[in-house]
Amino acid sequence: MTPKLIRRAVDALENFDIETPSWGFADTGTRFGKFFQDAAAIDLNDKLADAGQVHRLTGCCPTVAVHVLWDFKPGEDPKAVARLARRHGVKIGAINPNLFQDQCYKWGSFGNQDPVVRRRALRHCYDSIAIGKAVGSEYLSLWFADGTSYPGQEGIRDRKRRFESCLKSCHDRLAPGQKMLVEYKPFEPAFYATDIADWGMAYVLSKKAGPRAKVLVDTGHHYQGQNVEQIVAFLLDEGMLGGFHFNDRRYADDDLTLGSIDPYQAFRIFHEIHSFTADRGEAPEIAYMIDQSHNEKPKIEATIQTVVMAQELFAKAALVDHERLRRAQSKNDVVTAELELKKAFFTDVAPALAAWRRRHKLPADPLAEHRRSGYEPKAAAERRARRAALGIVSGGSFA
Ligand code: RM4
Ligand code: MN
Ligand code: MN
Repeated sequence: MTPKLIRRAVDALENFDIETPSWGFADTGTRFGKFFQDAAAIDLNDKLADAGQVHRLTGCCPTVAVHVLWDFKPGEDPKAVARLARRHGVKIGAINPNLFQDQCYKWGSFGNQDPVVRRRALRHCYDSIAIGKAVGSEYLSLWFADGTSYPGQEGIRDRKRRFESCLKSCHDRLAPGQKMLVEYKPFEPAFYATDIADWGMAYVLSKKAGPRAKVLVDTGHHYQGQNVEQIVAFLLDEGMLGGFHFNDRRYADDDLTLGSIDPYQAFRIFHEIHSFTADRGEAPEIAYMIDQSHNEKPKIEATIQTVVMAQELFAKAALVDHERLRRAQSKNDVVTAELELKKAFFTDVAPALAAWRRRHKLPADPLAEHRRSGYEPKAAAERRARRAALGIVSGGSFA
């Protein structure tokens, strides 16, 4: 890398914070079972401590997303949670309401025919907004399991209209400065018609909800072969890209670590963001968040691996020479244009990452430093003993 390229990559990394998910540190599983790890977080304090460890080593994960039902005990003081986070060196990030686990949600939440259930779902969102306000969180992040599993089961348009109305009510309740993210997913648990199945539906519903509602792109929530970077470019151009849930997938919603299957796809997504930024002269406001389920890998190691991979791909994408790319595009020189992307992708950005870490007085190799620190075995011993004392035989979330 030339000094100029190193500078460009380092500058890009200055504006790239990544939010870790509290549920990524807890025991999660598949619907066939959970295999417990001694070092997995038991409670919110453990999750925040683990997130603090990731932030200390990587320097770019200052906030932690929380799932209200999994992380907040009824009656818990959100201000105390914010203080707890601060003690661990992090802040509470996106607030994720849980509208899919209670028995009343069998037929959905915002899409439910029963106004009593819709009101209950809305109340939970209002409570989540209040929690967000108390902890100083900017984002209310919404994902719905709503939909139908059989043709004819319910009116598709009826459900759409219920969603429009509830999302609007939710938007109207946002506290000053808060934003609302609307996530989509093609299927599961609804297998016939998921109410917010793709980015187009999320776009329309966000637009109708109000100006502070934007689309959240979970990289794993797309059909095989779908062009995710095109969706990202489209949403950017419309000012409707609100944030990401990073992960990778082989089949569907696998929640594998980012870049483990297709690092070039994440690179292409980042390229669209850098190209948009270059054209506009200013970086768009995007919430970069991780949404992964670490069933086999140690949780903290998987999170550090993800963050380092994201930084590496973001830095690589920052190396694309937009002027040269434009020139090749204007001549319809397809080969040169494509090679411009490939050249950046195959550049070893280790010198840039090293320079950025030196600048921020961070360990040169966050994963190696984590392994050296002994954090994991210590947490495992302490948490194993605490589980035994508490009589906990299972736990965690369903993510
Ligand atoms: C969904 C989606 C949401 C997550 C839930 C648990 O598939 O990705 O973001 O909160 O899982
Ligand atoms: Mn997600
Ligand atoms: Mn998912």
